[in-house]
Amino acid sequence: MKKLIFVAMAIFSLNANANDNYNIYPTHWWVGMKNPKLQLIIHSNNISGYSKATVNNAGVKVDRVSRGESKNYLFIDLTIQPGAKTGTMNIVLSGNGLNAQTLKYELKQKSKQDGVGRIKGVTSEDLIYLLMPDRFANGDPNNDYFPDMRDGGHSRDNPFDRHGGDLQGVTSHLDYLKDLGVTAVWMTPVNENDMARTLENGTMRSTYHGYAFTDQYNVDRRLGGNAAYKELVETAHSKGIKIIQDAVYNHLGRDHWSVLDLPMKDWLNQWPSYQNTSYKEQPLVDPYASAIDSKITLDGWFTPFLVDLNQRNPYVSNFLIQYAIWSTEEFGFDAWRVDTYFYNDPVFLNKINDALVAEFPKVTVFGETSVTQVLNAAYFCQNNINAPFKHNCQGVTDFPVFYAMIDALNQPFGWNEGMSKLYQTLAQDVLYKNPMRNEIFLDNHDQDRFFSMVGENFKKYKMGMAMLMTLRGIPQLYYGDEILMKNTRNPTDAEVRKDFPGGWSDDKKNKFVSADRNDNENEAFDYVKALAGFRKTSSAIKTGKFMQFVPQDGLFVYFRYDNKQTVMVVLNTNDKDMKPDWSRFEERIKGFTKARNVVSGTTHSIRDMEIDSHNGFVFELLK
Ligand SMILES: [Ca+2]
Ligand SMILES: [Ca+2]
Repeated sequence: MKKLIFVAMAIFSLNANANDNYNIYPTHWWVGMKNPKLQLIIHSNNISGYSKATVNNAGVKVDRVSRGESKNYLFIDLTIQPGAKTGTMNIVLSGNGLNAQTLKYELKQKSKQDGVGRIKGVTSEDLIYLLMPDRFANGDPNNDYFPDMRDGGHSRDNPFDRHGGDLQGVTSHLDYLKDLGVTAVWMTPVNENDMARTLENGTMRSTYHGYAFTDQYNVDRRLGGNAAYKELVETAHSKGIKIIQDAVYNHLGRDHWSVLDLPMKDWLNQWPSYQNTSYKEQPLVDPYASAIDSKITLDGWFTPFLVDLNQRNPYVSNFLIQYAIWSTEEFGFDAWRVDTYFYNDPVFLNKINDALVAEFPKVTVFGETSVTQVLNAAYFCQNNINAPFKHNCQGVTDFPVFYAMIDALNQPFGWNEGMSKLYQTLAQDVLYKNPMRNEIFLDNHDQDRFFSMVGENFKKYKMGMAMLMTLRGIPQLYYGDEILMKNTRNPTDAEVRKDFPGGWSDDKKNKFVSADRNDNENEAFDYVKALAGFRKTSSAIKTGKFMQFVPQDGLFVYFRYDNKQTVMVVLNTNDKDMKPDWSRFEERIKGFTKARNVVSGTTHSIRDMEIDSHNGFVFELLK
């Protein structure tokens, strides 16, 4: 009899109190975080009537229960004390005469490896490899397509469709990346993009690139989900490779749960009629800017289907900050790249960066700042500019140096052109607090491929790679650069996001292996690998100083040095072989007699060297 009563009560309690039809964000949290505060978003039909919450965990205090404008959201502010119990706790909602409801919420113990075996930051000692998971390698053909997701299919024949690449594909090729000398992988976003296709420039497109989030707490199932991401991060770390997560704070995909059911009207930046951002950063830097121009840059939408978040709303700000903290702790990756950096509210940006660094002291952050001028790039990170607002981001994606490197290779030498442009650009580093934290690159997923930009000229390719691997900052390769993948964004950027040959089992060639690469591809791969290998051992390049000499007649000579090592980079863009007047560089070559070519291994007498036309060399100086 007793047993029967117990069973009956259990059923009663389930029926009366439990509600399985809810989502809580963040999906779980941790005990032991430096910031004990947590704001939960409860998303469930007609949940907003509750005014009170209690928890069955003595270490957890409910500070506040609040609601937005939608009936379907409730916000609960908690303080989680260091001694709080881990495990699943009950949150019981009550008040306003409503039947009490019980929600389940899990607290885990924060990792003790943060900053030791994981979350270590990416620095100028690293070499980054940027890839697009959908286009790199298909490690699991079973996850290519899910009929219950909004995007109705996949086809490798359509440049705007998903192609089936995934995180398992990246994990399976970590040894390839390690062999190339890569120490950090940045992937375009892995978060769920359960978006219906959108019409862009006349074609229906999927968001295979990942920049249209529909859920911050799920890695896209087509990439393998959270489990595959965890496995990738852990496997990468075990091989000495770091992972950089691509963050999007500025916007959401229009099929995001919080857009389909807005918690409150000002969750988004709303306009009387559709307003696109101008994509111009100048109104944010310009002391003479009008308020409306700044507002259009910041609050205008990136596209009609990428809706702009109002980060001045504290609930939005908390939501984004907690997603950043949650992702870092949950997956243990090492650094953040922040998409569309300057389009975000600047006060919010400083707040989220501070929150990340406070929780994870070694984490590093660089912001995507697609601008042409050094001043405007420096403005959006820690700088020496005397402006009223100070950004706190550690570094930027260094577009001015990117444009300068391409011009240095392609333009005829002039007072302001060719190598002079690169020299002049670097001479403005005085604006940055620490330019070594900038990410430098020759191309990325939004640019023409580097080999095409230099007209498929192999000598220019090699000079570019020599610059990339030796200039100040954190170098970044774009997948396929090492095997001379080419193309321009004509007609669209899908052309520069082609599948890596060999990433799919039915590919005719597997260019992950040298036997399937042609001679030029192998030469490129070996050249990049040799430079990366040298860089890895070179204190002068990784952490040393930089000195550049005024370019003359198309010849640019610069040095990386510290008290252990001196590296000299010589770039000759002149149509003639040149015998430089080496005495001009005496300041740095004093005490050295020989120069070892770090790629070929040949050693030369410094002061007798001639530099071939349209060639660049990296030398380690020897006594
Ligand atoms: Ca797949
Ligand atoms: Ca914005």
